[in-house]
This record gives sequence, structure tokens and C-alpha cells, in this order.
Amino acid sequence: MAVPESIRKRAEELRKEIEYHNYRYYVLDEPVISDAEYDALMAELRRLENQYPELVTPDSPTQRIGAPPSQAFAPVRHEVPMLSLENAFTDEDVLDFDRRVRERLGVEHVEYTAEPKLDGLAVSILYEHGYLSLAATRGDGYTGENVTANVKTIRTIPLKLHGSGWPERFEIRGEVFMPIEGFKQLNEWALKHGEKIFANPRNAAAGSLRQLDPKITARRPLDFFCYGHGIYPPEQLPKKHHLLLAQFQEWGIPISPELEVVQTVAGCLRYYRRLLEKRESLPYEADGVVYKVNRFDWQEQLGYIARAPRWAIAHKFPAHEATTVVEDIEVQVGRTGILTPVAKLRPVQVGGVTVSSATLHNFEEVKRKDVRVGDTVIVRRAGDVIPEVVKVIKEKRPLDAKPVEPPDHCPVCGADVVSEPGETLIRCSGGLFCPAQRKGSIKHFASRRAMDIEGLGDKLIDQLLDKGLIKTVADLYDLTVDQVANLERMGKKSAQNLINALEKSKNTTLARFLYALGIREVGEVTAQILADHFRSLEKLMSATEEDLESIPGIGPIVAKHIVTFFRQPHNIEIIQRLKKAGVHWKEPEEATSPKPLDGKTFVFTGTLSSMTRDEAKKHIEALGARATNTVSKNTDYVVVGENPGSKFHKAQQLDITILDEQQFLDFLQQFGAI
Ligand code: 5U1
Repeated sequence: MAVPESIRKRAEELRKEIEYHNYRYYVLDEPVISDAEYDALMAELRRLENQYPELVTPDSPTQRIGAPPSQAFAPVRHEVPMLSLENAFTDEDVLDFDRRVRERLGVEHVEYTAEPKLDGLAVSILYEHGYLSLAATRGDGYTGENVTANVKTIRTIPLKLHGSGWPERFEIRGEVFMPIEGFKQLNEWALKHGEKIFANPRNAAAGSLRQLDPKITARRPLDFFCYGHGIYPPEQLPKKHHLLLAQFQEWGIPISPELEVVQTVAGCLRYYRRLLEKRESLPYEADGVVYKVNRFDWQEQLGYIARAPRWAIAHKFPAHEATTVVEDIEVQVGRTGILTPVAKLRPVQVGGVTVSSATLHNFEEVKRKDVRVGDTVIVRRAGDVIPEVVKVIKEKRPLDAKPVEPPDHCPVCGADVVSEPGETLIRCSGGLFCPAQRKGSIKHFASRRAMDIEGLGDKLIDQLLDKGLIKTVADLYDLTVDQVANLERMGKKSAQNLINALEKSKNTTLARFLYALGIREVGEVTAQILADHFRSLEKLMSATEEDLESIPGIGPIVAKHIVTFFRQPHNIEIIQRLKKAGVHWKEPEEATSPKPLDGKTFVFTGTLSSMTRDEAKKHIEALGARATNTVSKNTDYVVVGENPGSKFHKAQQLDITILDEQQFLDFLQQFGAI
């Protein structure tokens, strides 16, 4: 059946539009349409392609998840070998590297590029006539595996290059990685569904990319930064490495936002210290920094030794893994009653932090890893993820190492331990009568992303509960200065501060309040969806499971938990008491009412002295703007505090409006936000 011209044109329009929205969403982090609108565009394109299969082009956005499972990955020979890097572990190693570079070139001053070394999986991607045509893993450097179908599912990698002027045939090289947040969510999901837990983001990225079924890869939160090239016509190569990467970025290829050009080895070492300080707050795992001689002609002059270039080196961060001994295995009870085995460890330094306990996730994991009290284990700490036991060194197991079994009764309240069919997790059945669950729910209520009660930390909550001053979250708002002042390590002033913080927390948002209630399966995102949809607590409380399930993003399990929660008389009583105590919020407005900064994006860098980053974000969000992490040409304002990072330089390069702290405060004042 011939395809009518009008349909062909519509399919082409849809492809372009969807790719544009993919770019806004995945690369710029600045979507301009809702998920529902995006889904409607995809559905329309799929419909047309199903009706007229000849409309399916290799770069169609539908092809990102549509490829059939392959039986194995075919080998791919790299025309230009994929090199590895020499490692430097100390400043001296880097100074030696720079000395060797300068001596070989016979120069005094060398310009380098510096960027994070991501802990992921290296891939090479071939573009032909502007289309992604082949993607392969590094393999042994000479032959890799064909992972084209899987790489095509990574939303930030363009299937068709933007702009123009690209060589007919060229390769980009870079790292596929899993951002820490995505890794945490993937493991939480795996934990709940009894699936394999990944030891670290690197394994998760590698495991996801090497899935035989690309549909599985498509569901994994993978990302990519390009750091170099393979095949490339020499006459089209710019003079410097950073210019090539800037060119790649113009064609829609993601590069590290932390990339910087630095002068001499001193600049390299300064960059290293800056990045090391930021390491824990980076959204991905970096295991070091890579320095490269920026000029391509100098790179060529320097050449290679064995399989590593003489013009680049990886300066490694201190290890995030260490070996220690399991002194005990305790069972902790969380706020939803889940029993988690925790290894109590002989204290050990892991990447600059002393670690004395590590999660074992659940009892299936304890069995699978066969962890026993007395075992020598490898522990790992990644970003702000809770340290975990990676593996047991069986050769070092003492004869009296003690295995542990899951308990039948809650170690805190003695209630029966139960498990739901098909769940790996076991729970205490004591509900809010269990002191551990009560404590957990109060900690959650007070936490920064919930009611944000400053100063109400774990130790204080323990004391308040132990002294019988509070039993539920509603009791917090009945506390008096005198009651608090009598607690250990508290005085009149700190007690008054806590009462002030409680008073301040009463002014909240519906989404935060819903999240703070600790309804099972209602995290921050779900709470926001519910607040946006119902815009009133009363409406949500009277919603049926059916009403809830009709909302995009709310499934039957979440719907059931929500309805069950609002059916419990003690929950209703707590909500009424909280409202009576003065907890309030402005009903979220219709998304359509315009705000002065609608559509504007802000990036914050450095420390503000007058408010926290979260407070600053709240101010601009209230005016309709959004805060993003990456500076791009679509950023409207970059707010620069003390000790700003590379985003400041990027903003200068891109000529974006920069506001220092005072200018930012004036700006907010102008809109009556402060
Ligand atoms: N950031 C970065 N990681 N990384 C890894 N740059 C970089 N360069 C590499 C490797 C293996 O190799 C160069 C020789 C292209």
C-alpha cells in the first residue's frame, strides 16, 4: 500500500518533534511538554508506522525500544583501537607525567583538558551520514561487542545528529554510566521484586548494556558522556581536543559539564582537588580525573606506549572499597516495618570516611553472599549511598564464623514477622505500636524533604520518645520550650530554636505534607503527582482506588496503600490534630495561571550565605522558574555563591546572565518573593 504524502509528512514531523522533546528532556533537563503530551506524540507515530511499516526509519524514536532480542552480541573489530589509560595515584605521578610530556615536546607550558573519569563502560559509536549506525563495547580494545540496539535506547544519545557539517563517517567514544539516583531506584525496585541487586553503578551499567533484550536496557536509567573520538577524517579535526568536544555538543552529543581547559600541571592538580571535594555531590560515580594534552598535533607527536597514550593520564581518587571484619549482624526495623540485616564492622576508612556498619539489604542477600559473623568482607561506599558488603573473602573465614537466620519475631517489639507472597522482604507486624516503626515515622516526618524541621535529629527524637514526651508526629506541635530545655544536651536557647523550627515547618506544601505522612509507596514524586491532581487533601482523602488508578503514574498497589491509609481512624485523627495545630499550605494553583518567571531556568553554583540551596530553589520555583544542574545555552540565570564550580566558567563562556548573591536577593525582592 503506497503511503499517502500527507501521512509521510506527518510521520516526519512527529519524528522531528519527538527527537526535539527527547533532547529537551534528556540532555537539557528542560522539558517543554508534559509526559502525557509526549506519550500522545509517540502513540501517534507508532500508529502510523504500524499502518505503513515502510515509514519506519532507522532513526525513528520508536526504534529506541523496538529492536528484537538478539541471541548474542556479534564481535566488532575497532578500526582505531580503543586505548586504555595509565593511572596516577599521587601528585608526584602527575608531576612525572607532565615532566615527560614537556621533555618529549621540548616545551615549558602545556595546556590540558581535565574531566571526571566516570565509572561505567566505554563504548564507541559510529555515525554515518549523521545517523547512529553502530555501537560497540571496548572489549579487549581491538574487538568489542555489537551493542547497537541497546545503545540506541539511551535517550541522551542522538540517533540523528543535530545541525550540520559532520564528517560522513566518524566515531565518538565515551562512557555509558548509571547516575547514582537511578542506581538507587533500580536497586530499590530489585529489592522489592526479589531481583538481583547490583553491587555498584558500574556493574549496573554494564549489566544493563549487555542485556540480550534491548527492551530491558530501555527501562534502565543509563546515560552517556562522550570524551573522545575514534575514526575521524584528520583534515576535519579542529586544533584542540576541547574544540572537538564543543563541536560534538553542538551536534547533540552529551559531554561532561565538568570539562575544563586548564593551564600547566598546577591547573590539573587544582582541578583534581576541586573535583575531589565535589565527588560526593556529583550525580554519578567518578573514580578519578582524566588529563589530556589539549593540542591534537602535540598528541600525535607524543604517540603511545603499549596500549595507552603518552598524552593522557587518569589521576585516581582514593578507593571507595576496603576490607574489614564483620563483628556482628544486627536486625534494624524501618519505619514501614521492614527488617534489614546490618553488618556491624570493625571501623575502617573507606574513601576518607570511617565506616562501622554496612547494609546487607535483606536475608536473601545474606544467604546469597553467605555473610557470617567473623567473616572478612569487602565494603563499598558510593556517593551518599549507604555502605554495603560487596563480598566475603572466603579464604579468610575463621572456623567459628557464625551464620545468621531471619528472626520469627520483631527484635524491637516482639510482634510476629510476616512476609507478603512473592516478596523477599520481611516485616514486623506491630505497625505503629512498634517503637522502631514509630521512631522511623517521626524521623521521616521531620526530615528535610518532608516537613523540614530543622534541629530535630535522630538523637533528639530518641530522647523525646524515651521520655514519653511524644508518641506520634502530632505530639511534636504540643511541645513546650520548658519540656525540651530539660532534655540532655539542650538548653533554653536550643529548645527555643526547636520550637521556632516547628512553628516554621507548619507553613508547608500539600506535596511535602503527603510525603511526610509516610504512606507506603508514596515517595516525593508520587506525593507531587497527587498534590497536582487533587489540589486538596480532602479530595484525595475521599478518592477511591479507581479514581487513583486513573491518574498517570499511580498504579494499583500505590492506590490501595493510599486508600488503606486514609481508612485508618488513627491516621485521620493525626491529620486533624496537625491541621488544628496550624499545619497549613496554599492549595496548589492551576498550572495555567501565569507566574513572573514561567519557563525560566536557573543553575546554582557555590555556597550562598543567606539561604540554603533548597531554599533558593523554593523561591524561584514559587515564581514559576525551574532549577537545573547543567549550564547550557538555554539556561537563563546562573546564581554564583562562594567557591563556585565549573558551571561559573561555563556560564561566562556561554555569556549567560550571572547573578551574585546580592543581585539574586535583589532579584527575588523585585518579585516580592522575600
Ligand atoms: N573522561 C575520560 N575518561 N576516559 C577514559 N576521558 C577518557 N579517555 C580515555 C578513557 C579510556 O581514553 C582516551 C585515550 C581517549
